Amino acid sequence: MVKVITYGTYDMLHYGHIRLLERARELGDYLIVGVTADDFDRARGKINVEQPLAERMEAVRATGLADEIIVEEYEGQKIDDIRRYNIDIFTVGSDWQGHFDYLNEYCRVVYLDRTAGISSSEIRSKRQALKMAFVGSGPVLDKYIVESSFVNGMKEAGRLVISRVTDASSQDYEHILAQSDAVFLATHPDGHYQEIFSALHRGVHVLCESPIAKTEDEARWLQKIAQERGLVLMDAIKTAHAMAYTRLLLLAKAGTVGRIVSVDATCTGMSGFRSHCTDGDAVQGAMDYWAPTAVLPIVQLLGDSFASESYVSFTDAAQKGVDMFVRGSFEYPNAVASFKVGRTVKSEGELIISGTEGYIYVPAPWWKTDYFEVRRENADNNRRYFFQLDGEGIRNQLAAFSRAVERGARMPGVTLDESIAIARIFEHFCCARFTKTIN
Ligand code: C2G
Repeated sequence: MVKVITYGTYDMLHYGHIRLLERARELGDYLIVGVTADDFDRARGKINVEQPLAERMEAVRATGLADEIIVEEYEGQKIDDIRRYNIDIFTVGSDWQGHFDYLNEYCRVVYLDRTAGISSSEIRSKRQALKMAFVGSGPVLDKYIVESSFVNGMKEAGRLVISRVTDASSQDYEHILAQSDAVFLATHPDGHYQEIFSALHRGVHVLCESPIAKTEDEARWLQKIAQERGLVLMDAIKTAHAMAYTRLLLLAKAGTVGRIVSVDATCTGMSGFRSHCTDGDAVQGAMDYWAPTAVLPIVQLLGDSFASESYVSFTDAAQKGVDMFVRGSFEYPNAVASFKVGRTVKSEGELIISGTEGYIYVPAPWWKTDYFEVRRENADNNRRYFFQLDGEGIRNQLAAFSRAVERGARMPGVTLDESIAIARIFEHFCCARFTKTIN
């Protein structure tokens, strides 16, 4: 009996896939199809896959062409499979020509002609062409524009480089909204409320650098308008979409380090601050620039029902009193949390989640990491985790936004409650009752 194996994602199964499977089957007597696991696809940079593994496997099964279906989970698995299943022929489409020649050592390798004129990417792009405008300033705007080119179906509808929409630029802003389905805002947080309000009013979906507003009421109001109009309004925090971060969150929630007692996050950076200082309105202090990221693990792990909160803010008189370093502390009924953010003060940018059975340590810069450790009293029980980080999480953020628009549903990332909690923290930070200011 000649055993044949082939692999693929088989997203939105189409004619090209079916033809490949038919010919693969004809090469032998028994066909095994390896369908890629969601994580494996993400790790190899396929971020636009629409269907989850179970659906993709079911689609392959329904063709009736596979005698056996397996899951492809890790790099190098093909060699393992070929040995384990006694495979005679490995086959794949000619788009992989030459790529799998190394398997000749284990079995015969056959490249079958790829079917021209059809692909999953094309089907996805056609379905969800999303005209996206980019408004804002600084390196973050450029990074989002670059990363958007990796997201199927996202097309740039225009860009407006301004630090904030003012009376002088409002016509340009309205003009760009008129030709877009969605807008990404990397403007100064003080202008977000007005800018988002205008966009929603025009029926435009919004992805906005967090915070979406600086008071709880404003954030609630914007979310309400978005919901009523069936529009997506998302906080953009790239870290929320970085694989290592999402995984450590799940591990922590699943009790890997026992009951969580403390979450402590530090984010600092020197870049961008001085260069913006000629334009007073454009200056973003430590809070504006970093707090949404720094408080993210706190509100995502411990929630927003803290019994008390306090902040200490060091301001820079030479920069119109902008905060250059802030420490925030939260007390929960059973836990505590703290964050430190700095714009012209440097510290170790680590994240530590302390629990009753160990702690999770994410080294600097934790907000764009591909690595973390679970550490225990007995170091033999420590575990290290590595995950692929594509585009600092921005690529996944844009793909999640695009899917949310298409499906009319909120996607993983920052929830409504977390978005509102972030706005409330900003509101309280501005209030003398919670904040001590040191000049
Ligand atoms: N295919 C084809 N013609 C098309 C599209 C795809 O013949 N128009 C083939 C591919 O060459 C592949 C199979 O269909 O052999 C599955 O394609 P994908 O789902 O795109 O999977 P792919 O990313 O090519 O994964 O380990 C994974 C494999 O290496 C292949």
